[in-house]
Amino acid sequence: MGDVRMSDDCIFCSIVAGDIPARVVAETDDALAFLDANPMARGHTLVVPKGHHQRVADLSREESRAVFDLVHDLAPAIEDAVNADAHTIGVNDGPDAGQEVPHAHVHIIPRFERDGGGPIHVAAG
Ligand code: D5M
Repeated sequence: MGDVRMSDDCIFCSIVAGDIPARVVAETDDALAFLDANPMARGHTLVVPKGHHQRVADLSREESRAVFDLVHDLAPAIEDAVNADAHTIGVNDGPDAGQEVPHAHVHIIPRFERDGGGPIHVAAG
């Protein structure tokens, strides 16, 4: 990983830096995946760019590709790991969309046939 833009008061930057613990699922040069601390389903995972950017459109093409490549590779692996039937993949992109942590992140939320398959809102709370 080269020079990475960090924010001192960002919880996800602290996870990327290893300063606070997280259950890391996968890591690449530019992206990190870890379990959501407030999961909506078993295996609920967040994929973040290592650099600090609030919105998806703030990411460089390289960072965007790194995040979505990891989502692409992890989603089926998580589905297998928790024996899910599908997954909801979502981004709360901006506070008015329910984004609570101002460091861009993609939710991968395993879904199960028994949960009814309806839409879910990826904002916590
Ligand atoms: O979702 C932010 C998500 O971030 C929410 O589902 C809880 C999760 N979260 C918050 N703090 C942590 C830590 N420390 N580890 C793991 N997960 C965390 P949003 O889309 O911003 O509403």
